[in-house]
Amino acid sequence: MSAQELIASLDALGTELDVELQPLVDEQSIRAAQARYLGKTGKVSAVMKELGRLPPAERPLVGAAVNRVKQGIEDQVTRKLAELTDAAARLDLARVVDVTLPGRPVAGGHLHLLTQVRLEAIAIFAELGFVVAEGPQIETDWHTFEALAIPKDHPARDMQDTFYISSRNDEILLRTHTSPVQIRTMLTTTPPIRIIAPGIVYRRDDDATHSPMFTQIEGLVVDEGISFADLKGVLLHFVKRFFQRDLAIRLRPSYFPFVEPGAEIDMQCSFCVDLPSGKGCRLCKGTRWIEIGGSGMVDPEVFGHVKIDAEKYTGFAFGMGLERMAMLRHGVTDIKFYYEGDIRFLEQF
Ligand code: FA5
Repeated sequence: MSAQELIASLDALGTELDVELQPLVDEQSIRAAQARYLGKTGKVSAVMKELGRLPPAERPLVGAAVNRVKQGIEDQVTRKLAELTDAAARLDLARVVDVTLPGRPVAGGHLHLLTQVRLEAIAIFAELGFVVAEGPQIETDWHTFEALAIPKDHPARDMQDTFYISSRNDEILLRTHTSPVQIRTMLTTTPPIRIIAPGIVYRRDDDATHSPMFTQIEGLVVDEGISFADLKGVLLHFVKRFFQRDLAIRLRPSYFPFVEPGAEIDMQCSFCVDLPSGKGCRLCKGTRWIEIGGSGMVDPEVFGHVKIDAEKYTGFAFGMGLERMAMLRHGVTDIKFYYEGDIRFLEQF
């Protein structure tokens, strides 16, 4: 072949490659095409082998053509690859800005069941004119026991097994009930008093219906002419509203040193009240009644500790376990579920 013929066949390679590249849509096949032209055994190398047969004077001319065609092929491949990337980017862009797609739903949280129940209880008492009062969870022995007529050697202390904080003397402790809020309120407020005090309390207690940390809701009313009938009326109203049905309550005589007379508050078991058998259920242990708290008329000795005139004023108080009430209302079978943080339990409410 003459130099002219070699240059013509080199130039034809560019056009040939163009045709080959056109239908290709992936990088791998484009690179394969590139190798068929520029590789060691490729079409350009085949032309270069002819170079040796030319007279030395003509070789530089054909050499320059080889370089030009090689560069041209490189450029064609680069352009084709760029086209491919552009097309992919355009597709991607179209997907990203598709404003018609629905948004991804965000999982919403909600208040813990015990918080929901506490707020509901507060709202019911607020309708009756009660205001919320608070006290510290780390309390003194005096506010928790002494002022409530439970001196150190009193057997009633065994009913509330206490976590003490100071080991030197037993003066500072985790409150075992919300009743010290009664004392703090009566020390700072003159009657009429009408408070509820929801809060966390602690006891050495642990089984399916007892937790070492639980919530009580305390109530206290002090005024002239307050009677046991007022206590019963308030509790009955609360139970009916809280359980949203006509359940009866029963005030069963009981002993708390700071009230006289004192009573346990029992309510009809909301689980088996509709069963015709009359036998009760596992929850109420067949009795059809469930204890939800303690109550009574404020003992005049307590009024003495907080300097309220027991001749002029009378009052009633109650303290109920919120976990128990939420168990009854929502069918929770173990008190631990409230505190384990298991999302499968929490998301049901
Ligand atoms: C008291 O704590 C008295 N302070 C209540 C009171 C207030 C009486 C005012 C009179 C006047 P008691 O120890 O029975 O009482 O507890 C009240 C309620 O708290 C119980 O009925 C029960 O529902 C709940 N409770 C008691 N211990 C636990 C516990 N470990 N875990 C969950 N709930 C509990």
